[in-house]
Amino acid sequence: MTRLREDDIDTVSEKLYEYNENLRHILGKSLAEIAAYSLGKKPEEFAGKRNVPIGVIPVSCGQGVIGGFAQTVQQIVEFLGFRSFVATQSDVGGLAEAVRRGAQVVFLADDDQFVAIHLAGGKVADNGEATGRGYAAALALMAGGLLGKKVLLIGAGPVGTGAAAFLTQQGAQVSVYDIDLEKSEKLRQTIDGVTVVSNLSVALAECNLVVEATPAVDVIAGKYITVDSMVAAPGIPLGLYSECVEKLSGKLIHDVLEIGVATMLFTVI
Ligand code: 2YJ
Repeated sequence: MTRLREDDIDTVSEKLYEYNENLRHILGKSLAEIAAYSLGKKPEEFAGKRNVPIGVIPVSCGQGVIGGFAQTVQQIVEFLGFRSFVATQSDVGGLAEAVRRGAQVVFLADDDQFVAIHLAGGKVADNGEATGRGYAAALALMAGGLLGKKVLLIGAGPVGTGAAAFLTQQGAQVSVYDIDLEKSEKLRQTIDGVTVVSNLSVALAECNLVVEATPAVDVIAGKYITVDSMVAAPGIPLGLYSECVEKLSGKLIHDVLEIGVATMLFTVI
């Protein structure tokens, strides 16, 4: 699992407006609309929850606090129109502080897991699953629906699993490739309707719609990108050769936190 670095996230907050505009340009939908769509809802359905206090808690265990991480998560939540704060303390003290300050939802991440928890509702959203679902929703919007369409999913970890669940629900024909065949097999057994592929080059040549959900670089080469290609790439770092970005000319969705956090929020609130 990729650990975010300070320089992965240091411009996210200031570019949220621009990022949202870009999503609207590519998909005709905003960040909030993508997150809501991943749950079969509309953003207006969450409007009544805007005053629910949301606390983001820095976590220092493992490799420690990432400068700006909690603040960036809070800024995304704020951008979506929800009341939120970052706890001044970290860890257990921060959780206690958040609850004392009235938080009903908390966001917190260590080196392995990033979760949102609705304290009274008992709901938990995992960043991996939510990110996969959010990106699959973005791909569905970009492609104008997925019914009967072939989608290649690269990466069968938690993000890939979240994506596969949404894609199959939308009626897509999902093929999964993972460098670890056992992981693909496990995903196939968990989610009905998923086919396993073992040759990535063949699969890429046959599929225009791709979810790239690996933590690796240089997974997709430019020769596989056609005029009909659309790629949703939740993986960090971006798994596409640089020439792909130009060839996709906008039909690429990639960010470090935004879609995942928005989808987590709407999942628990
Ligand atoms: O609170 C902090 O500043 C840190 N403890 C944040 C750590 C963020 N965690 C990661 O980047 C992990 N790789 C987990 C991310 C889960 C992505 N699905």
